Amino acid sequence: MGFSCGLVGLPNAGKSTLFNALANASARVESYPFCTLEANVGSIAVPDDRLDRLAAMFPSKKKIPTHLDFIDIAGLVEHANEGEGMGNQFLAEIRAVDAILHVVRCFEDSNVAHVTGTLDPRRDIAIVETELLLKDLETLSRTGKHLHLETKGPDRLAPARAAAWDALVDHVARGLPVRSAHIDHVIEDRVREASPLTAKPYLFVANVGDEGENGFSADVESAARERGAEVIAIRGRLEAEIVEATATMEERSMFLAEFGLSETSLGPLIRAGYRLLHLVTFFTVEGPEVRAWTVREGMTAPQAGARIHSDFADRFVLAEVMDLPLLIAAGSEKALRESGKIRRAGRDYSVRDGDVIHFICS
Ligand SMILES: Nc1nc2c(ncn2[C@@H]2O[C@H](COP(=O)(O)OP(=O)(O)O)[C@@H](O)[C@H]2O)c(=O)[nH]1
Ligand SMILES: [Mg+2]
Repeated sequence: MGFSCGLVGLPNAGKSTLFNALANASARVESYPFCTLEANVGSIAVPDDRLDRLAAMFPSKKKIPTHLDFIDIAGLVEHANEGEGMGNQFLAEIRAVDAILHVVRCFEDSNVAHVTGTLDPRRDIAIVETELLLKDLETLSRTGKHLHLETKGPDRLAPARAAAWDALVDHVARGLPVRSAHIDHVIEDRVREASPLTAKPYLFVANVGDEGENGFSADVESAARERGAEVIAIRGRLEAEIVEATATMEERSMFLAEFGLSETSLGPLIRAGYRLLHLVTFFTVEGPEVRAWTVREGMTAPQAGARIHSDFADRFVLAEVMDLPLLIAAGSEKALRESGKIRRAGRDYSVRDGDVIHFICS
């Protein structure tokens, strides 16, 4: 699995349309193929010229790009947290993703039913957010019960943990997302294990009609501003139809030009996703592979290592970190090593975009 982005939103927001547009856009003409892993899971290789340059230094090794996985998560309706609709399955899927793309319907079409009868992006956003918050409240409260039981045992940190947890539960009970809470370091690990939905990085995708941005997408923009979040506007159906109807890049460019567009949403979505979700790419050269990986900005070297192999986090000893331009300038890893420019980084090192890393594990 690559870095996974879950498409979340109310029914008929355009999630599957966007998923299909992404799938077809690359399946048909891009050199990096999209592969459908399951009916609702697709994986897109991320083009990266830094990986190409690194791979050129190791001609005998196989080049493996990093992937973004898109998951079309159906079933979020009001009261999903209580198991309404496909509520519980939906929530299990969303818990597993690394980031959320919140798709909001911003197109009018009397042929496409709206779950609540009227088009109102702000209300739709609030419904989705409420479902996620209620689910977090439920799971966090359950863990809270365990933490209170632990205060009766010998662990001297248990009371501090329970108190910090109560503060977090209060925060969510006030309708605020986990991402805006102060997380006391005594509960950091437990919060990570709980994987709260409202702690995940996210951005809004305003699914606008064929005419482009409109008053509804402006509502999404203002809602996003209030939350310190970002928005990408996408003409979902138009994009899906264009990629469906065209077999070559040239044909597609002509179609897009008619609508004043220069490219499909695939490229911008991936680029914007990287930027807005604060993702970084690092590279490894191990065994027969030159490979790119995606992690969140600020991840430490052991956390990044866990992307490669889950037990790297525990077995981590140190990371040898190379700067890609320096490595290319040196001509070989050996030359870089001899010039003393390979850094030795410990557990606290935050991985930077473009690092080439050797993980040394026990
Ligand atoms: N008019 C119009 N219809 C759209 C647009 N995007 C999606 N739809 C239609 O809305 C319906 C629901 O879309 P779908 O992607 O299945 O929504 P989902 O329930 O979120 O997966 C489908 O009939 C789409 O063709 C759009 O930009 N304009
Ligand atoms: Mg759907």
